[in-house]
Amino acid sequence: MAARRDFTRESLAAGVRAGDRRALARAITLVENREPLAYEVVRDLYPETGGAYAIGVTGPPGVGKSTLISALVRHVRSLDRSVGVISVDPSSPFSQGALLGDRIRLVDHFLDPEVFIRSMGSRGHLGGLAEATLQALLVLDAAGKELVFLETVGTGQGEVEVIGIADTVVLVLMPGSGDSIQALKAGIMEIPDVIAINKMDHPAAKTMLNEVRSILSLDKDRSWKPPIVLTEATTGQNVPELLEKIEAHRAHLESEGHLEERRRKNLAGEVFAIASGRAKAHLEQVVADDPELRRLLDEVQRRELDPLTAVREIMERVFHLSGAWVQPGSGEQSDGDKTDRTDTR
Ligand SMILES: Nc1nc2c(ncn2[C@@H]2O[C@H](COP(=O)(O)OP(=O)(O)OP(=O)(O)O)[C@@H](O)[C@H]2O)c(=O)[nH]1
Ligand SMILES: [Mg+2]
Repeated sequence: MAARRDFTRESLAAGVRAGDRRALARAITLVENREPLAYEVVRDLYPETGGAYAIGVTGPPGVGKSTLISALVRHVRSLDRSVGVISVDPSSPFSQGALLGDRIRLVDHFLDPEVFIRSMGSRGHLGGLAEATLQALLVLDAAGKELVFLETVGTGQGEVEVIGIADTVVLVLMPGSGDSIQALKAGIMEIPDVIAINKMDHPAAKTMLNEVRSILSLDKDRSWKPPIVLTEATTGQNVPELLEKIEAHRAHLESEGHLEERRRKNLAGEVFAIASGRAKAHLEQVVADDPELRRLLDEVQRRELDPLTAVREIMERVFHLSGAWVQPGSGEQSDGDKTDRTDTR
């Protein structure tokens, strides 16, 4: 790694600002490796960010998210707008494009200098994918990308951290993705801002449309009714309509001052999520390295020490929370910001 031609903090920030591909690629690699230089560069660039509009694209495996993003990118480029794509695959240990051409169907855009595409796996993300995704998004934002798509697989809660930073969330379904329908119905899955039912060439597409419609109709109080678009990503059919719906959601957020509010909540949620992730990693590390703390756990197992007393001792030792020790139940505020996002949608 040391053998690479080195960017300085200044030259890397300047390169990112200029949208230089090599600088972008380097900055995101540094972000993935959690190098101090990445942290410094993002810190320098942060005041200039906020111009990009982030679109989260989520949905079950294989529904056509990548193909759809590829079609959206093609359309967005025909409108002469710049675009970035971050494809996050928590199940994959690979990153840095190792999956490109295989699972990520975005290869046709590689030669376009206004399109920057990056895939991220779980490799090396000690602080979690949420952190790497946020930092990479900020880099693309500072590079002047107008739109940034964030792809992540998911049907329930797990992907929330990754797309929790998106301004608009698009859920992609395909005929037959019944689990997601159930999750939506049961309220396990948050209602997205826009729904794409992809593979509309499939005979069951209309049935799926009706099912989704009936689920959404149960929820009448929203100020934004999530539109449903049937798409065929492989041919690009209805892709312009999908972008229109995304833009309509953006206009809705902007017109009522909700975009700022949503971004405030999203950023607060990211900060808490990343801080929690780090606290957890720290806790695990300290317990692993400290025989005394491990002994506590043994005592719990032998019923010599009750679990909450062990918690209390761990908190005191690891986080030095002795004076500020709070009883369980008084801390429910901590993740409220993260989950309570529905009112801005
Ligand atoms: N018939 C049909 N096939 C499609 C359509 N869109 C995508 N596919 C195919 O579905 C398969 C999966 O597409 P991807 O774009 O890789 O799906 P994905 O959701 O990104 O998949 P993961 O990232 O692996 O979760 C590919 O073989 C696509 O060619 C469509 O509109 N119609
Ligand atoms: Mg994909």
